Amino acid sequence: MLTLYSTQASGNSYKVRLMLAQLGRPFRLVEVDIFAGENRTPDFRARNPEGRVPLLEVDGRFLAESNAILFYLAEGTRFLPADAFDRAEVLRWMFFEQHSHEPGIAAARFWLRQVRGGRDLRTHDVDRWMEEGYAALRVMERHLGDRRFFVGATLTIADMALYAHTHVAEEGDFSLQGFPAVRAWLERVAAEPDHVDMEWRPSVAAA
Ligand SMILES: N[C@@H](CCC(=O)N[C@@H](CS)C(=O)NCC(=O)O)C(=O)O
Repeated sequence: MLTLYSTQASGNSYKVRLMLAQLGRPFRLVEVDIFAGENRTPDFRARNPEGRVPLLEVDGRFLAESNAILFYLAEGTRFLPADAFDRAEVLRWMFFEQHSHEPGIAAARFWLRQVRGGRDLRTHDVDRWMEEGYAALRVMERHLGDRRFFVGATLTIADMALYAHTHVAEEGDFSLQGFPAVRAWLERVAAEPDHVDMEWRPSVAAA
């Protein structure tokens, strides 16, 4: 059985929980309290030297990086197109998510909402997060203007990767008011069969 090391409030961890729920694949969930440093222990670093969640354990091997995990899980499923160009488009949006979207939108939520005193600690970063985050939202808005999903006509892992932090962007002080296409897409993703929210956990308990 797959084991997912995950933090419930982490958007990157949520991507993987969402994908596993969409697939209907059973998995064991191990909650890692990053606020208590459980991801920085020697034991955890032996599994992932970077000391971050999410981390997927597959038959004794460990895979880090949320979008790499999505890609691994998506192989051979409807969430990764067979056409080479479309597959590359999926990767393109997942690279965009990591390079241009997550650093502003997720960092703002993490420091402004989740870390006690984070707003004072990182006050000099807020303008940059806002500038980068809104730039990413504008790119998404333009792309989604005449599309239902990021690649092709159905949900792929590119949507899941981008949904995870976008649907909670307002927790990082972003307003989605000026982004109607993004809001309509968020509703479409949430209306998909087998969609789960960030609070969801599988019924299999961690040992
Ligand atoms: N690029 C990585 C980023 C992973 C990441 O930053 N994880 C955060 C939680 S969302 C974490 O483990 N933070 C704790 C730390 O860095 O100490 C991914 O997409 O998986």
